[in-house]
Amino acid sequence: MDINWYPGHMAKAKRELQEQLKKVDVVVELCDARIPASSRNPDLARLTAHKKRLTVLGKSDLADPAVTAEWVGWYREQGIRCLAADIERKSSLVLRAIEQEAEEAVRRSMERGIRKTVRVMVAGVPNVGKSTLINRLNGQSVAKVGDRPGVTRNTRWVRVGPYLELMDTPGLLWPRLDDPAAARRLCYTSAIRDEVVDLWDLTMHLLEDLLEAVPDRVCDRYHLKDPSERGQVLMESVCRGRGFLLKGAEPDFERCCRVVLDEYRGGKLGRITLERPPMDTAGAPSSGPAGEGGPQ
Ligand SMILES: Nc1nc2c(ncn2[C@@H]2O[C@H](COP(=O)(O)OP(=O)(O)OP(=O)(O)O)[C@@H](O)[C@H]2O)c(=O)[nH]1
Ligand SMILES: [Mg+2]
Repeated sequence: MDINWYPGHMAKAKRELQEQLKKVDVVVELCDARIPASSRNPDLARLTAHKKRLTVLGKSDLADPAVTAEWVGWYREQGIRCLAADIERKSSLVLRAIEQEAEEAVRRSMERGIRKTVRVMVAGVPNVGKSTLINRLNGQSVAKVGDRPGVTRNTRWVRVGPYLELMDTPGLLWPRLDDPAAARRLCYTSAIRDEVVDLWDLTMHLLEDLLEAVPDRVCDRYHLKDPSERGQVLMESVCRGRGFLLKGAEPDFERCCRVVLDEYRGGKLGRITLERPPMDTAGAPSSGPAGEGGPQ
């Protein structure tokens, strides 16, 4: 799948982010716990290498908890502080981790008789929950939130306490998405807009990946008899299994795509992580899927 989606506001956001970095004490990179490797932006890691950094695996309520724990351990082995959180319900965990990261800078300023304001940049791919985190920590909905990519268009500082300011940033992708599997996973989780991809192809790949991860659940939900089916045959079986049919019993692929994507995104197949950490610290993260917990 060839995806070319790098809207103008992202290029502008990247420039703004670089300019604002001087003022920043801590950078929080929010990743998606369902795809911790693909939702990590290497550009961001490079830009912020000299800063105090915290990686947060958000949407952990939708990911397999055992695999999330493996990822947290893997990050720690790399010397990167990492925690997993359901941002909607457990944002206070992130606040505590930010305070710990900023402790040294606060102490140094206190030694000079000043109580500094800690400035935190919240960055990550689109739709991962950056604005939700800021709203939760602020206690009020000050930033616009929506379940689609590209909701936040401009960087913006938000005060969340007397000595804490958070910077909301537009979701950043990287200009070239060379790995087609990573690009697809970013589409599954709505970090990339549905409008720029072929939904038939995307849904077929999602079903195939889910069949690798949680075959029983997929067979149950879509009334499939043969978990080894792939491609066009699999799409047709899902249509027939769930009754997505047009006049003359033709498969209604459009409906199939909508429903399958919505059900995956809404966690209807249970908690699933599509990527595992690498076995050794030198390698790139592997992409073996994993699933845990029953469907919701
Ligand atoms: N299940 C679940 N949903 C979440 C979580 N955090 C955020 N969301 C949902 O994810 C969607 C996107 O949230 P936003 O805060 O707008 O994401 P963003 O990163 O600011 O997105 P952009 O501004 O488009 O880059 C919203 O529908 C949120 O309700 C979480 O931890 N768990
Ligand atoms: Mg936002």
